[in-house]
Amino acid sequence: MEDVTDLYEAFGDDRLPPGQRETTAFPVLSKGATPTWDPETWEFTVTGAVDDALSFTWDEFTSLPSVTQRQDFHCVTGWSKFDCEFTGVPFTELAERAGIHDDASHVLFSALDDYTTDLPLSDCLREEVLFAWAFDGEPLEPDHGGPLRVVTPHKYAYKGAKWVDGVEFLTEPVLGYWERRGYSETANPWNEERYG
Ligand SMILES: Nc1nc2c(c(=O)[nH]1)N[C@H]1C(S)=C(S)[C@@H](COP(=O)(O)O)O[C@H]1N2
Ligand SMILES: [Mo]
Repeated sequence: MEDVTDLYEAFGDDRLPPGQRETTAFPVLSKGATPTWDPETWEFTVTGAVDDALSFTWDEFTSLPSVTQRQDFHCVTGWSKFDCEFTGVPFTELAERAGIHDDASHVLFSALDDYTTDLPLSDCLREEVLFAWAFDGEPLEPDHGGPLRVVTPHKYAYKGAKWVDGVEFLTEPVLGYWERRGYSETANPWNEERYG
Protein backbone atom coordinates (compact mmCIF):
# COMPACT_ATOMS: atom_id res chain seq x y z
CA MET A 1 0.00 0.00 0.00
CA GLU A 2 1.30 3.39 -0.92
CA ASP A 3 1.54 5.85 1.97
CA VAL A 4 1.78 9.51 1.08
CA THR A 5 0.66 11.02 4.37
CA ASP A 6 3.93 12.87 4.73
CA LEU A 7 3.23 14.76 1.51
CA TYR A 8 1.72 17.48 3.71
CA GLU A 9 5.31 18.51 4.40
CA ALA A 10 5.53 19.60 0.78
CA PHE A 11 2.45 21.81 1.18
CA GLY A 12 3.47 23.78 4.27
CA ASP A 13 5.33 23.59 7.55
CA ASP A 14 2.40 22.45 9.63
CA ARG A 15 0.22 19.45 9.15
CA LEU A 16 -2.81 21.43 10.37
CA PRO A 17 -3.17 24.44 8.06
CA PRO A 18 -3.75 27.86 9.66
CA GLY A 19 -7.27 28.54 10.89
CA GLN A 20 -8.23 24.83 10.83
CA ARG A 21 -9.16 22.55 13.76
CA GLU A 22 -8.76 18.78 13.72
CA THR A 23 -11.82 16.55 13.93
CA THR A 24 -12.09 12.79 14.06
CA ALA A 25 -15.64 12.91 12.73
CA PHE A 26 -16.30 12.96 9.00
CA PRO A 27 -18.99 15.62 8.49
CA VAL A 28 -21.05 15.59 5.29
CA LEU A 29 -21.08 18.82 3.31
CA SER A 30 -23.22 18.87 0.18
CA LYS A 31 -24.99 21.66 -1.65
CA GLY A 32 -28.13 19.54 -1.91
CA ALA A 33 -29.43 16.00 -1.76
CA THR A 34 -27.29 12.92 -2.34
CA PRO A 35 -27.93 11.85 -5.94
CA THR A 36 -28.82 8.31 -6.91
CA TRP A 37 -26.89 6.40 -9.55
CA ASP A 38 -27.31 3.22 -11.57
CA PRO A 39 -24.19 1.07 -12.12
CA GLU A 40 -25.73 -0.13 -15.41
CA THR A 41 -25.99 3.33 -16.96
CA TRP A 42 -23.27 5.27 -15.07
CA GLU A 43 -20.77 6.76 -17.49
CA PHE A 44 -17.56 8.68 -16.82
CA THR A 45 -16.23 10.95 -19.55
CA VAL A 46 -12.93 12.69 -20.26
CA THR A 47 -13.41 15.52 -22.76
CA GLY A 48 -12.03 18.83 -24.01
CA ALA A 49 -8.43 19.60 -24.97
CA VAL A 50 -7.27 15.99 -25.30
CA ASP A 51 -6.09 13.76 -28.16
CA ASP A 52 -8.63 11.06 -27.32
CA ALA A 53 -11.91 11.73 -25.53
CA LEU A 54 -12.60 8.80 -23.22
CA SER A 55 -15.68 7.18 -21.77
CA PHE A 56 -15.87 4.46 -19.12
CA THR A 57 -18.59 2.25 -17.69
CA TRP A 58 -18.45 1.56 -13.95
CA ASP A 59 -16.80 -1.83 -14.56
CA GLU A 60 -14.27 -0.29 -16.94
CA PHE A 61 -13.42 2.54 -14.56
CA THR A 62 -12.92 0.30 -11.54
CA SER A 63 -10.67 -1.98 -13.64
CA LEU A 64 -8.17 0.86 -14.19
CA PRO A 65 -4.91 0.75 -12.19
CA SER A 66 -5.60 2.06 -8.70
CA VAL A 67 -3.67 3.09 -5.60
CA THR A 68 -4.44 3.42 -1.90
CA GLN A 69 -3.14 6.48 -0.07
CA ARG A 70 -3.48 7.91 3.42
CA GLN A 71 -4.37 11.56 3.08
CA ASP A 72 -5.57 14.55 5.10
CA PHE A 73 -8.82 16.33 4.30
CA HIS A 74 -9.29 20.08 4.84
CA CYS A 75 -12.76 21.70 4.60
CA VAL A 76 -12.87 25.42 3.93
CA THR A 77 -15.41 25.80 6.78
CA GLY A 78 -12.56 25.04 9.21
CA TRP A 79 -12.30 21.34 9.98
CA SER A 80 -9.53 18.96 8.99
CA LYS A 81 -9.56 15.19 9.17
CA PHE A 82 -6.23 13.36 9.18
CA ASP A 83 -5.35 9.91 7.83
CA CYS A 84 -8.22 9.24 5.44
CA GLU A 85 -7.41 6.12 3.45
CA PHE A 86 -8.66 6.53 -0.11
CA THR A 87 -8.45 4.00 -2.95
CA GLY A 88 -8.91 4.98 -6.56
CA VAL A 89 -7.47 5.92 -9.94
CA PRO A 90 -4.80 8.64 -10.04
CA PHE A 91 -5.71 11.71 -12.09
CA THR A 92 -2.45 11.25 -14.00
CA GLU A 93 -3.57 7.80 -15.17
CA LEU A 94 -6.54 9.31 -17.00
CA ALA A 95 -4.53 12.26 -18.26
CA GLU A 96 -1.94 9.94 -19.81
CA ARG A 97 -4.60 7.82 -21.48
CA ALA A 98 -6.38 10.84 -22.96
CA GLY A 99 -3.26 12.74 -24.00
CA ILE A 100 -3.52 16.36 -22.88
CA HIS A 101 -3.06 19.10 -25.47
CA ASP A 102 -0.15 21.49 -24.91
CA ASP A 103 -2.51 24.46 -24.55
CA ALA A 104 -4.63 22.85 -21.81
CA SER A 105 -4.30 24.93 -18.64
CA HIS A 106 -7.34 24.18 -16.49
CA VAL A 107 -9.66 21.34 -15.53
CA LEU A 108 -13.38 21.33 -14.79
CA PHE A 109 -14.86 18.42 -12.84
CA SER A 110 -18.57 17.63 -13.15
CA ALA A 111 -20.83 15.58 -10.91
CA LEU A 112 -24.21 13.87 -10.74
CA ASP A 113 -25.68 16.66 -8.56
CA ASP A 114 -24.68 19.30 -11.15
CA TYR A 115 -21.81 20.42 -8.91
CA THR A 116 -18.71 21.60 -10.71
CA THR A 117 -15.27 22.68 -9.55
CA ASP A 118 -12.24 23.92 -11.45
CA LEU A 119 -8.51 23.77 -10.84
CA PRO A 120 -5.39 24.78 -12.72
CA LEU A 121 -4.11 21.71 -14.58
CA SER A 122 -0.79 21.73 -12.69
CA ASP A 123 -2.70 21.29 -9.40
CA CYS A 124 -4.34 18.14 -10.80
CA LEU A 125 -1.22 16.44 -12.20
CA ARG A 126 -0.07 15.37 -8.74
CA GLU A 127 0.10 11.86 -7.35
CA GLU A 128 -2.36 12.59 -4.52
CA VAL A 129 -5.25 13.62 -6.78
CA LEU A 130 -7.41 10.51 -7.03
CA PHE A 131 -10.79 9.43 -8.35
CA ALA A 132 -11.65 7.42 -5.26
CA TRP A 133 -14.28 4.72 -4.78
CA ALA A 134 -13.20 3.40 -1.37
CA PHE A 135 -12.64 5.02 2.03
CA ASP A 136 -10.83 3.06 4.76
CA GLY A 137 -11.19 -0.10 2.68
CA GLU A 138 -14.98 0.14 2.28
CA PRO A 139 -16.98 1.33 -0.73
CA LEU A 140 -17.38 5.10 -0.50
CA GLU A 141 -20.66 5.96 1.24
CA PRO A 142 -23.23 7.76 -0.91
CA ASP A 143 -23.21 10.86 1.33
CA HIS A 144 -19.44 11.13 0.96
CA GLY A 145 -19.59 10.94 -2.82
CA GLY A 146 -20.11 7.28 -3.61
CA PRO A 147 -19.74 5.74 -6.04
CA LEU A 148 -16.83 8.00 -7.05
CA ARG A 149 -15.29 11.24 -5.78
CA VAL A 150 -12.18 13.30 -6.30
CA VAL A 151 -9.78 13.90 -3.39
CA THR A 152 -7.42 16.88 -3.25
CA PRO A 153 -5.49 16.83 0.05
CA HIS A 154 -3.36 19.78 -1.06
CA LYS A 155 -6.49 21.93 -1.53
CA TYR A 156 -9.65 22.74 0.43
CA ALA A 157 -12.04 19.86 -0.03
CA TYR A 158 -14.55 21.71 -2.22
CA LYS A 159 -12.04 21.00 -5.00
CA GLY A 160 -12.87 17.31 -4.64
CA ALA A 161 -16.11 16.69 -6.53
CA LYS A 162 -18.29 14.02 -4.95
CA TRP A 163 -20.33 11.85 -7.36
CA VAL A 164 -17.88 12.88 -10.07
CA ASP A 165 -18.78 11.70 -13.58
CA GLY A 166 -16.59 13.78 -15.83
CA VAL A 167 -13.45 15.77 -16.29
CA GLU A 168 -12.99 18.38 -19.00
CA PHE A 169 -9.63 19.81 -20.02
CA LEU A 170 -9.80 23.53 -20.77
CA THR A 171 -7.58 26.13 -22.43
CA GLU A 172 -8.88 28.87 -20.11
CA PRO A 173 -10.50 28.83 -16.66
CA VAL A 174 -14.22 28.14 -16.27
CA LEU A 175 -15.41 28.77 -12.72
CA GLY A 176 -17.09 25.97 -10.79
CA TYR A 177 -20.04 26.05 -8.39
CA TRP A 178 -18.29 27.55 -5.33
CA GLU A 179 -15.73 29.46 -7.38
CA ARG A 180 -18.60 31.39 -9.03
CA ARG A 181 -19.85 32.18 -5.52
CA GLY A 182 -16.58 33.76 -4.43
CA TYR A 183 -14.42 30.88 -3.28
CA SER A 184 -10.81 30.66 -4.35
CA GLU A 185 -9.78 29.03 -7.59
CA THR A 186 -6.48 27.79 -6.18
CA ALA A 187 -7.71 27.06 -2.59
CA ASN A 188 -4.33 26.37 -0.93
CA PRO A 189 -5.11 25.74 2.78
CA TRP A 190 -1.57 26.67 3.92
CA ASN A 191 -1.99 30.12 2.37
CA GLU A 192 -5.61 30.33 3.62
CA GLU A 193 -6.80 30.85 0.06
CA ARG A 194 -10.47 30.58 1.04
CA TYR A 195 -11.93 33.33 -1.12
CA GLY A 196 -11.15 34.32 -4.68
N1 LIG B 1 -20.72 16.91 -6.13
C1 LIG B 1 -20.41 17.60 -5.03
N2 LIG B 1 -19.15 17.54 -4.58
C2 LIG B 1 -18.80 18.23 -3.47
C3 LIG B 1 -19.73 19.02 -2.77
C4 LIG B 1 -21.06 19.07 -3.28
O1 LIG B 1 -21.96 19.74 -2.75
N3 LIG B 1 -21.35 18.34 -4.42
N4 LIG B 1 -19.33 19.73 -1.65
C5 LIG B 1 -17.89 20.00 -1.52
C6 LIG B 1 -17.50 20.51 -0.22
S1 LIG B 1 -17.81 22.14 0.09
C7 LIG B 1 -16.79 19.74 0.66
S2 LIG B 1 -16.14 20.38 2.11
C8 LIG B 1 -16.59 18.30 0.43
C9 LIG B 1 -17.22 17.56 1.59
O2 LIG B 1 -17.05 16.18 1.47
P1 LIG B 1 -17.74 15.24 2.54
O3 LIG B 1 -19.22 15.50 2.52
O4 LIG B 1 -17.38 13.85 2.17
O5 LIG B 1 -17.17 15.64 3.89
O6 LIG B 1 -17.16 17.85 -0.78
C10 LIG B 1 -17.06 18.76 -1.85
N5 LIG B 1 -17.51 18.13 -3.05
MO1 LIG C 1 -16.51 22.64 2.01
